[in-house]
Amino acid sequence: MPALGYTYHDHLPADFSAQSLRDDVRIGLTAPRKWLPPRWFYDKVGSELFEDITALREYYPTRTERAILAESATAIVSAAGVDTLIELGSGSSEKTRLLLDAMLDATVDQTAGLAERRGQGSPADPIAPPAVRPVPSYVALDVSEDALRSACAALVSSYPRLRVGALRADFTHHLELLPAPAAAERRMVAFLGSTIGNFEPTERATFLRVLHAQLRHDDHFLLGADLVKSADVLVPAYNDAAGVTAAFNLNLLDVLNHSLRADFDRSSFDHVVVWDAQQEWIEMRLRATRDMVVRLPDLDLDVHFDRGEDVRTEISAKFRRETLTAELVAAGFISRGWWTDQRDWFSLSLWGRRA
Ligand code: AVJ
Repeated sequence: MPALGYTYHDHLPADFSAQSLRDDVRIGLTAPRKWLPPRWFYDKVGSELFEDITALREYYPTRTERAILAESATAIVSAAGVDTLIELGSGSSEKTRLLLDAMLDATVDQTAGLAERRGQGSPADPIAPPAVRPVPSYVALDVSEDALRSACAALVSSYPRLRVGALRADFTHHLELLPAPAAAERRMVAFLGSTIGNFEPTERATFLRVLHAQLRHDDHFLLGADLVKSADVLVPAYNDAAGVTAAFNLNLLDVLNHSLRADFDRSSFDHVVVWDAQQEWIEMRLRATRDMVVRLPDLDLDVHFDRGEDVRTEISAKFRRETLTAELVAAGFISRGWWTDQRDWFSLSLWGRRA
């Protein structure tokens, strides 16, 4: 056991962030309709702002998902039969604890059951040796070393019976790096928080197919997905009265200023939120409030903005049970369970491989 109490593997090159940020910004800001990928929101300030968002009155997804987990983690874990929980985009691993508690409770029960049965067997009539389950394990996968290290250190001290591993990787490119399962090990890959909503439909289909190809017969996929609901609820969740989401969105410009020596003027952009009822997704945008030229010397690029021009910074797709199920079935999955809250605002769904 390493001194840290968890294993750490880094699959990203040292300059991964710098290089892919440069590529993304060049592609997005030279496109006819400007856009930037949401993954770059999460520097230190952005991650803190996101944590603040999750506590906002208007932002219902985090607390709703947590409530579903609090209610149903035991049912989910027993439907899947989990030895190893692998979490994609684990961040703070905070909600994960509800799943880990259920996993560890299940293994305690199993050991207690075996002891009882063993006690009943007479030496002349030996019962079958107990099937030894693998050690309960958790693997966190994230691009942020800071997030991985602080989440894993905290889990190690809370869960002495749990084997903990951190994997620094990008779930849009490195799903094939998931640790290979031991012989009888049953894995559950969790993708929580409706992060799947950040994908466009074609990216989502690719992600699901690649993930499906990584899973073995007994493995499961647990998906947290936000559901379609009234725009009166959706829009304020991304445009809160206190302006925290606006600060989160505008922080993206600071990220570019710090990492690429750009000279964006934050005060010349407005935070804009649109519910696209056709696509059924929320769009966050930054709208230029004047004509301007922004210099990005690290890219050797000048970007022109017209007054009123938008940069799309995030899509957050909302789902319906039937269409989400159709997408997972198309990728090869079979439904193993669907859990929701009383208002049907958020879903946790469990998927297996078709036999
Ligand atoms: C982390 C992608 C699920 O889309 O709701 C929150 C990010 N953006 N407020 C979401 C976010 C603005 C969040 N996800």
